[in-house]
Amino acid sequence: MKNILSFSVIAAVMLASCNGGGGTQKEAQDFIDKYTKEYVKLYTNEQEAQWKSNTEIKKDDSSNTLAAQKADEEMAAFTGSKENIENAKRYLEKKSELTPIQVRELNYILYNAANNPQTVADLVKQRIKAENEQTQKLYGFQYMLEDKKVSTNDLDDVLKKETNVNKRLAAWEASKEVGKTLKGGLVNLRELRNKTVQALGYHDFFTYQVSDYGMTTDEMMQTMDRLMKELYPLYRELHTWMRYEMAHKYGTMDVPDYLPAHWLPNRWGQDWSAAVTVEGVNLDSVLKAKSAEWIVKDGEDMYVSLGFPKLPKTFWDKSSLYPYPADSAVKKNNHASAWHMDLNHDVRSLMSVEPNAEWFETAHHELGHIYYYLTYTNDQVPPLLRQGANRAYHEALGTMMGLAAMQKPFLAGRGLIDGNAKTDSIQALLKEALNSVVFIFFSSGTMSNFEKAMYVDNLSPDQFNAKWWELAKKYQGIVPPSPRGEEYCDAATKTHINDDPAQYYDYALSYVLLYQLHNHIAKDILHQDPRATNYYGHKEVGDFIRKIMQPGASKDWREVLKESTGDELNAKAMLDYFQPLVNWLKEQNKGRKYTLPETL
Ligand code: X8Z
Ligand code: ZN
Repeated sequence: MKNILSFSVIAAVMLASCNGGGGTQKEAQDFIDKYTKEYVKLYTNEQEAQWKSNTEIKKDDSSNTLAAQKADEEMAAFTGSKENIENAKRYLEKKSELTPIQVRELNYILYNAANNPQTVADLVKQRIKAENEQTQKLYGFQYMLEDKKVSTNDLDDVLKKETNVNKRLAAWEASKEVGKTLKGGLVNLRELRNKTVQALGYHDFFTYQVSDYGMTTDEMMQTMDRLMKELYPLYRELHTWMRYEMAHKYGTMDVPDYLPAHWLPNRWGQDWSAAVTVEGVNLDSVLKAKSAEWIVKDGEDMYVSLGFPKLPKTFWDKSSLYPYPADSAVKKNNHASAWHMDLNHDVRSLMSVEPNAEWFETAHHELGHIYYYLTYTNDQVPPLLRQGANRAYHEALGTMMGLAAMQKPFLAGRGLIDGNAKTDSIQALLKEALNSVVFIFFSSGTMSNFEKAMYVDNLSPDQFNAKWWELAKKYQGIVPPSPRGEEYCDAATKTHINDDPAQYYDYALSYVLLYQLHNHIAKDILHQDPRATNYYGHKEVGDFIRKIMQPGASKDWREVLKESTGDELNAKAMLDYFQPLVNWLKEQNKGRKYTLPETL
């Protein structure tokens, strides 16, 4: 709070002196300062309440949910108030007299208001209630496998390692049970989310979320199509390879035309990388000997080696980094997240880290958010603009660090593997493609198209599951193990569908972007092969990343993109990266039946 006040004072003095006391600027600044002060207070209060309701979920006790609801309502009443909307609009009418930062802040105030307009206060209240109840249902759910209480980590483990297909099927089915309990809530939320933003003139909630990029829904969907088009020939090879290899692995002569969902090492088929083990770079076996604590500390160590500060003590004291027992009566959000509690230095992460490669990558991802928070928390960036250049940037930097931390020279340099051991670089590349390339078809394809159908096209509730599997087949080449009726809601088992709605294209963009950034770091900063880098200790890499992080949302993202990559957003860097794999896959797939169409 102290630093916010001092910022306003400095800003006010600066503005008055630079603009000969420009009346509009001063008035606008007074409004922004007043807004900011209240906003930060309510935001902090809301985050605290949400933190509690995501880390202490009890079946028969809704007190944390109710407290979160109340904090959300207070925030909504403020951000959506008629007065704030009118003021922001009034000042924006005199845009040319304002500073660019002020324009950004006022736009943010309006964007925020559109989700909570006072004119439909009752709808907003209903939505907040429905959202909090959905969270409690989703994360309070007790997963069961063969009559035993299990966690999502347990189910993921089975899907990653088990070779008995029946056992895989049981785990996959167990992981989808939660969807049934979420369907009613999701249908209700779709309607409430759409109606609230419609009050301020948006067509629907998806369109509202997309507008954060300054894009229309059509533009975003075209971008998704374009990325998939660029990567499709490679995906088709991977899909063909995977069908044959998995059939072999599970001991069946029948190679199915489409991949049965329970054959894949991830609940949604979004990441197939666990299907491949690379001799000499077997991170899972290295990590087995480490503790969960080590994973997070090691992530911090990588950032520190690049010149970032050590994490504040409060991060370690207040985060919730490790899983609760599978049968614990108190549950927590089982998905990873990073929190900027007060838009200042209280940063926390909520994870359920176990010592394996997936959590290793995720820990780096979350620390990317944390370091982004800490870096744009500076005097140049007012609290309202302490956000990513755009949401995809926020997702990209940590994932990039996670992927870099899995490359052989990095691991060898850290003494985690034997740098002299022979490794098959094609296998390593294959494993990465099964993560990154495969992910694009889930994120751009299935997820984004499902949410678009739901919010923009008002998909009928009796079509939710049919649509989900239609898209999974079309984009991912995946089918369910057996027909899944509308009593299931398999889309809702993906946490984002419930609590991070209409934003999954963020991740698709982030993956494409991070290959562009990584390519630049490898070639132009480190002068290393992008497929075999070692970021460790390179302060100049830290400087490059920090330069992206520091301005937060005070700079236009397209400008940041141009500055950081010198290019438009495209999949070229990703394609180049995996180029050596293409011929190898074609060779492997010779004589095999391709079942995906030649073009998407
Ligand atoms: O949800 C996440 C992060 C949230 S901060 C862990 N990710 C997506 C997912 O898990 O589906 C990271 C990449 C994809
Ligand atoms: Zn993230």
